[in-house]
Amino acid sequence: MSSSVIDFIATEARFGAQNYAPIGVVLSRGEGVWVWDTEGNRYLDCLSAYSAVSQGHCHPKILAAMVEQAHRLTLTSRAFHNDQLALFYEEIAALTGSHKVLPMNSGAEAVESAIKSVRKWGYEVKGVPDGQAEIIVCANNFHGRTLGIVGFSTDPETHGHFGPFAPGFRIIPFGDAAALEQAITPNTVAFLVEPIQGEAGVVIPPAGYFTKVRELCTANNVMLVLDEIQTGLGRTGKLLAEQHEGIEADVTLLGKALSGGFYPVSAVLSNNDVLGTLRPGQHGSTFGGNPLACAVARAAMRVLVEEGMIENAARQGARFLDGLKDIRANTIREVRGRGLMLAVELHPEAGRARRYCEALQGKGILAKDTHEQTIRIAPPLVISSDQVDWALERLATTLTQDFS
Ligand code: IF1
Repeated sequence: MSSSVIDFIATEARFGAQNYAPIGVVLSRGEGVWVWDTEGNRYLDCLSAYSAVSQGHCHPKILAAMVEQAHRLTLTSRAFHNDQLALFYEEIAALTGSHKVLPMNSGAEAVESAIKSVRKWGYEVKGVPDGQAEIIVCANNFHGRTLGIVGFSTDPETHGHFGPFAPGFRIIPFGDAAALEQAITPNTVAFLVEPIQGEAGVVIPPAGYFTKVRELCTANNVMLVLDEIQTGLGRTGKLLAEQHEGIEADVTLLGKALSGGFYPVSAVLSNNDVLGTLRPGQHGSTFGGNPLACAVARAAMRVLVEEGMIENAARQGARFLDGLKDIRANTIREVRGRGLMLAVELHPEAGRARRYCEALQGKGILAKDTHEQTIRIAPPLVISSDQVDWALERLATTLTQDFS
């Protein structure tokens, strides 16, 4: 394949909205942990499309399920039943131990759907006066890009000049259970939070935080809504990140890896009557729960379990983290991670993380910077020990360079 026919980057710049600043590589093929650019150069994918391609690129079993289903039936709308939705419900409920499922498409839609559902639950079950429902969220959250969601973002890049926004959200610091206790009022319907903050730079809360959060939510009849869109489905070395503290959310949000990167599939899962408050006509989506999405998601969940990807994420994540900790480079301020959700935070004097990501590209590794100083590392969960070591060697040589 050649890029001589069309200059992909220049053409994107000419016609596209400039809402991204991608690293200068044009990808045309992927397999497992590897992707190839149009020149035929190979890279180890250490972003996995923000954890959506956890099962590895173009997983053959997910591909087969998608192609098979695409030949039969792709979309019916929810005006009619289809023969995949029930099976998807059954399998995702069995996998996660949830009772009810609401299928959507993007992660942001799952978050919006959860917000609508917990508000409705607040009015109809908890007895909050109409229009008074409050939802508590955390500073430095990332839950998506819709107006409802960016309205409670604390990042000026994310919400700047997009207002006015919907009221009803209260922002507290992440990892601070006392702040949650103080913020809860009789009108609080939910606490919406990421188990580990992704965009904020892989921020892991103090041990015991979620145990206390669970207690506070239960004591105050507040729904604990965990956004596991990025942390869920094995990324942190457990099926759900909540399992690291042995707690259960009332509402769990999944997306990204729910399709293994083939298709946008998300879901709201609930362990109680939150989703039960939705009646016919009150919420929906043309594509949500379509047979193609369901068939893809069923295969994506099946390979995750059958091929031991969750256990592998725990094992290789520990190896990767240990290896990162062993790198002696004065550019590194801190390394952190859980499972294969890892980050290297650089010292401010080391220069911008973006430069290191560009240098890594030259060594055959694709990673993404966040917030100037942090390199995020999140390879597909199928990565092997040899591949982890291969990545660590290149990270070590790159991190000992100085780009300040
Ligand atoms: C972009 C970050 C990752 C998410 C959580 C919901 C959503 C996301 C916890 C929305 C999406 C993405 C979107 C992507 C960048 C990315 C991201 F850097 F912004 F933080 F993954 F780390 N909840 N995260 O992380 O899901 O609607 O996108 O399907 O380019 O905006 P979506």
